[in-house]
Amino acid sequence: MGDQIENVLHETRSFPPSAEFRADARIKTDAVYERMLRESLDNPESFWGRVAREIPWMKPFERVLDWSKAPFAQWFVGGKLNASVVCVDQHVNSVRSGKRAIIFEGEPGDRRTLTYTELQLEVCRFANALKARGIKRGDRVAIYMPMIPEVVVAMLACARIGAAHSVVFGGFSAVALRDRIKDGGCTAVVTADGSFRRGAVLALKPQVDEALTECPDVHAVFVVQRAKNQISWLARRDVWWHEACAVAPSECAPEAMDSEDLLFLLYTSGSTGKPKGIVHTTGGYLVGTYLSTQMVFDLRDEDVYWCTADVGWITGHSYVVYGPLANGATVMLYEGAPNTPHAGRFWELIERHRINIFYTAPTAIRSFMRWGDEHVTKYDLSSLRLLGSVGEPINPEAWIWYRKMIGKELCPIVDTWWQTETGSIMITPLPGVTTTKPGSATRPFFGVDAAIVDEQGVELGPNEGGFLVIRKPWPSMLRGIWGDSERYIETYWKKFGGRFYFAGDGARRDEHGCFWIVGRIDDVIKVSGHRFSSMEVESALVSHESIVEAAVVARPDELTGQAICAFVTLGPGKSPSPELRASIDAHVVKEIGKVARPAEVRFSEALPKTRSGKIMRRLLRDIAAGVETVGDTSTLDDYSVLAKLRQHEE
Ligand code: 7RM
Repeated sequence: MGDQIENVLHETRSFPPSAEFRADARIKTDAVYERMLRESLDNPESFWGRVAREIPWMKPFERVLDWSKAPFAQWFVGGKLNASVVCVDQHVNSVRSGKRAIIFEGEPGDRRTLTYTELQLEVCRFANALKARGIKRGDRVAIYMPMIPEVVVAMLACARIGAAHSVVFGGFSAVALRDRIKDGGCTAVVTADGSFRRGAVLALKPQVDEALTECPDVHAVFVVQRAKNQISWLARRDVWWHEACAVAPSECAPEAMDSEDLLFLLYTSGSTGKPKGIVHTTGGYLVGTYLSTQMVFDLRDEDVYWCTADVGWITGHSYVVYGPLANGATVMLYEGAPNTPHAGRFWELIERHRINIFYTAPTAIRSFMRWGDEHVTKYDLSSLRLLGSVGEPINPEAWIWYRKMIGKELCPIVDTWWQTETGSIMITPLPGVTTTKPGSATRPFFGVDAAIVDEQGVELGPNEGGFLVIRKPWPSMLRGIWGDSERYIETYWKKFGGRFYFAGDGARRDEHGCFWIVGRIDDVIKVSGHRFSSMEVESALVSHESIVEAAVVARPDELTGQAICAFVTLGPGKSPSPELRASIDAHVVKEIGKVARPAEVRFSEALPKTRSGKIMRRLLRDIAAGVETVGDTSTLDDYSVLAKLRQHEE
């Protein structure tokens, strides 16, 4: 992290939008941009009211914002709508009816497209299949699926009947899936037999079976036949997707949902162990993702758009599904790994499908750099006109490579800062008007009142590092944490006495008003764009029979951004060995999933603690990063522990 801050501080290059890009952009003059920005901040209700009227409502809203129950916002009060109508029906009833909604390519190379009309048919059929199994408005449905068209259909079908979805990333373990199903009170699961990933079959249904041994409330499991792997079957509970859809009627009237009705839960890690079910509601979320997709990606009707995120993460929800479909876009969906069967797979897809807009993560960009330019130059990438980045700070070296190798110095890059909690992009360039700088997400989006403040909440001056906060509500903001309002207030609003939303990131703003995000200030770790808390990995570790105590910290990693470094103390009579290391890895994989497997496990007799027994992760971070500890060690209980930990490095 230290290096990152250094790099970013010394970055001085800047790239104004090209005349060519500006000429056709949605927002092409500073005057228009400034006018819209001013209105969005000074008069948010008129700004957002006008935007909101661009999407179809079943009953118009009466009031744009009710902030009287802060920090619980209500947007578009009294309005009724259905997300599947916004994302599908409105386009079927327009010139877009025959337009491609989804272009799909599986890892083995199989291809499918769905027009908006076809998507509507699939959504209605599956919505009726859900209903036939007793799933109804107000229920929650867990979705544990690969990146195939059915995952989009499943999400929209839930929305159509007024059931909320809770998508769980397909890379999570049975244990992680079980915890999320239980916390959300899900009564049905949608999954697939398996998926094609890295040239092999990744089984999904067995994880569901294992998870459900402890989820008695789940009475229906819908299974897409994808990989044709052998699976077990519980006849009273399990149903094949294709069989259920074959007998389902092809029309399904959409439920009229209140603007503030739950659209979905998405679990994310905070600084304590238990994942938080982030609550997003219907109207505000759709309006936020609709406008940001259109403006940030400068989306046009003829574009083919590709966001590589998995739907298991917020980026997949907002910028694979809801935002692009609300705009009637053509969305690329790819099932597999970026290097299967070869390291040029993404570029091959861009060439074949003439992709115009490409949105991915810094960790992926660093992998592409490592794999070698020859895999890129083989393909014709001339269809690209805009590139995006999301998930973590992008190091200037990767930014410049992205610009040169992928964008051929012609495409603007939008580095977009936002969170699961914010629902949509918050700090970002607008490609027709913003001068970009490698490593900076630049300026707040319309209606976003972002600031950098000190510990007391006082706004800091240019280039002073502090806490990133948002001072006004915005439409797609989270409405709370599922089942735990106290924790919502505690986590996001307490720090600054209820005045500001506290994002948990550290940042500074330069003399031109550009934001430079330096990363999390709490114990959240991001590995390859996947968010974990130290605590959740620690609790997985201590549940291993040989481990009595564990501390997990992040250390900088060139490829994955951050890597998990675990310090563990073993129980009596246990000693470190390659077998033990392997069994610890396997245990973490079982408890959380492969993405959380520690890059490094260090065995130590004791951990550095304060006199009150708190593990001093700050010191462990320095040790993990191999740097000298400069911070205060006066609260350390036993100094010899530090010396011993350092010795173990050799
Ligand atoms: C969209 C997403 C959120 C955290 C956030 C930051 C980090 C995301 C950027 C970034 C620097 C960026 N949601 N982050 N985007 N840091 N520049 N452009 O990633 O909930 O999974 O993570 O990710 O720390 O707080 S998330």
